Amino acid sequence: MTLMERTLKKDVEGVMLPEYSEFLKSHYEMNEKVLFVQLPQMILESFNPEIAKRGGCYAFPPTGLQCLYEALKARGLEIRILDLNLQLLKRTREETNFDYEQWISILEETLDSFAPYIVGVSCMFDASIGPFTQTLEVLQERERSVVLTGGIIATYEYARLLDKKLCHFVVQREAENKINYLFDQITSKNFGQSPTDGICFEHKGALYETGGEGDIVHFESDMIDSYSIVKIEDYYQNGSLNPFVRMSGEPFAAIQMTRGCRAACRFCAVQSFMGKGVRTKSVDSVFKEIEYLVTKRGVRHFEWLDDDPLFYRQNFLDLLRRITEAKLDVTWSASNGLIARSLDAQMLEAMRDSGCIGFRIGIETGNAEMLKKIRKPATLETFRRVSNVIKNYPEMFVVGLFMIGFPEEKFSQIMETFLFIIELQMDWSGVSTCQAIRGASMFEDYGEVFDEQMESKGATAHNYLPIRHSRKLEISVHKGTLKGLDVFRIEPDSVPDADQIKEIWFAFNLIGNYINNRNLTRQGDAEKFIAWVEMAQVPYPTNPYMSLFLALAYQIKGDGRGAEEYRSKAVEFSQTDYWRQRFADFKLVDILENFPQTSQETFDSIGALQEEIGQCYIEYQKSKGGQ
Ligand code: B12
Ligand code: SF4
Repeated sequence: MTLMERTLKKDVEGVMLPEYSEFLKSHYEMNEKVLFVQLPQMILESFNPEIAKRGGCYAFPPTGLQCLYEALKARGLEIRILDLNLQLLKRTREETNFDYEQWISILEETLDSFAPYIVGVSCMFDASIGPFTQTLEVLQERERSVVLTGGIIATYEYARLLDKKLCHFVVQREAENKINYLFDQITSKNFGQSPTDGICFEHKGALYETGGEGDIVHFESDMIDSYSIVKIEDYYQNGSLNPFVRMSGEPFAAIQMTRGCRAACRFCAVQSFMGKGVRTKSVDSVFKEIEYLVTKRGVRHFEWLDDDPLFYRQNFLDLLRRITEAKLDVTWSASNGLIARSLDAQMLEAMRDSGCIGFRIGIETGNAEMLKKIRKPATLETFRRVSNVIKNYPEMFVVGLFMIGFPEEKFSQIMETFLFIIELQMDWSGVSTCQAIRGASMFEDYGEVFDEQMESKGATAHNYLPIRHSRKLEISVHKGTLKGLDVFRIEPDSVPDADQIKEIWFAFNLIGNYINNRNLTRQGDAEKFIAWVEMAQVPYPTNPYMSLFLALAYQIKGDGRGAEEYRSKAVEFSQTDYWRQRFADFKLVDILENFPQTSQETFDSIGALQEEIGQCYIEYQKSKGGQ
């Protein structure tokens, strides 16, 4: 029978789970030990130990697993969290001879010493599919523990995981209640959790899902107790979350107040995973957690994990006010993309006063038709209005998020995104290439892509930033792909292929964020540019255009020494064939060779460069009948 033919049966009578659990209890040696595993969160083929040593890799605390600890803590079990991502980074930094490709040995050591009866593995991202498969294969081979999986990839890939007998249970979506129901069955103590749906398993040759009520988690508990098994101090010493966190330069933690999102954008999986609507914790609960992390654990910067933290507007304002009044003197950032229409003067003021140093806004596209098609809850006018209001709060660094390469997106539509980036003049425009993800309605019929990712054990999973595809941080594309300023010659009605999208991405990022950055003009603030780009450069230490524009920013500031330091780095890093060609393509050779000597000269040189490059897209607009 093929995988597709194996339909999931509902265990309506609730007999299969107890039966299967009894079998497992008799088969495995029971003890009180539970190990939860967070996987490496990078594509290991492009992992660069030097970048890890500089703190340039993701080190997100295992929030989802901490939630499970909170949900299970009353059971008196010995629960541990093994964060393989963190351990890989830590060992790379601390041990000269550590071979990161042998990361699996960290898991094996823990399994040997801890010998857990239950192991739960979390898989959230495509990037972790390789490590996910490898981890499950090790557990399968050892055959000493009951293995559960959860998180996004596990939720949508339940049939394959069970079919290949890579785990005993897949616990889908939010798992606090489900795991309690499951633990009632597979451990020695029954705490009487009412049955839930969403626990999948294979028994007697058939795939079953538990038949309980559609489960919604009452989302309230703070996470303070879970920090007894998570050494948060290790996270900021071994990695980072994003440039905001690095800008703050302070010990960080992640925090969550709400789950879910009011919107249902078609490229996004949040609603399918979290269910409709938004649920929130109380202000008290979140404030208590923040206070604990600040006073007891030395945390000074918070990053929101929420998808729609502004939905319960008054709650959020109250929380910000409490943070301000308590004089906790913390900073925070919201990297996930706030919903533009909730941002007004009152909200922005409260955000700034409570320590917000920056946030992102989900804009996605500059094409009105595409905006509707992807069901973004905004119009181009909303973004125009909000980008103007934001300019009154220059203390915060604001990033607009954009995507290119939606299915069937024509180049003319992609160009409108580019022109919108230039028009809005945010502090930064984060452009990413659209990727098929599980659970998003736009990719319902992308089964083959997901199959391939799983069957290749993650080898076909890509990074959403093309420059991160290779360890050398260079883009390679097939012959015939238009590069440099030639991308503006792409046929407007054509749908660019994946390689062409990578080159468009390169041009948009360089032109939109560097050549045309408002903070490098007379009306801008070069300090802001420096603060961001120096931190954004950590994962790209040898990128010559980042160094070149940092040199220009220092020159604007009148800091000749800083300018010279970065100028010489730009010269050094641009000596490879790849970068020589890139600099020639984007007309950067002249400004590097005849480096401006004063801030006035710098403004003039950047202005001249903007004009020269601008010809290409102005010509494009003209050819389309625009201004
Ligand atoms: C913070 C975040 C990030 C962080 C990293 C977070 C981390 N922990 O590593 C950053 C910014 C790096 C990131 C990057 C990306 N992310 Co992201 N991210 C999120 C976000 C907003 C929150 C995740 C989170 O911590 N949630 C809070 C905790 C409490 O929930 P949870 O982790 O889901 O855990 C619960 C359940 O999943 C389950 N569970 C989890 N593990 C386990 C294990 C077991 C054994 C069991 C039983 C249960 C279980 O129980 C937990 C409690 O209920 C989610 C959206 C969301 N709201 O979930 C998107 C999300 C996960 N990201 C997504 C995507 C696509 C990405 C990116 C590919 C790029 C992008 N365009 O956003 C990159 C890829 C990263 C990479 N390494 O390659 C998608 C994934 C969709 C999919 N089908 O693949 C999501 C859902 C958002 C979306 N737009 O659709 N992301
Ligand atoms: S607003 Fe953001 S989190 Fe909400 S559905 Fe759209 S992309 Fe997803």
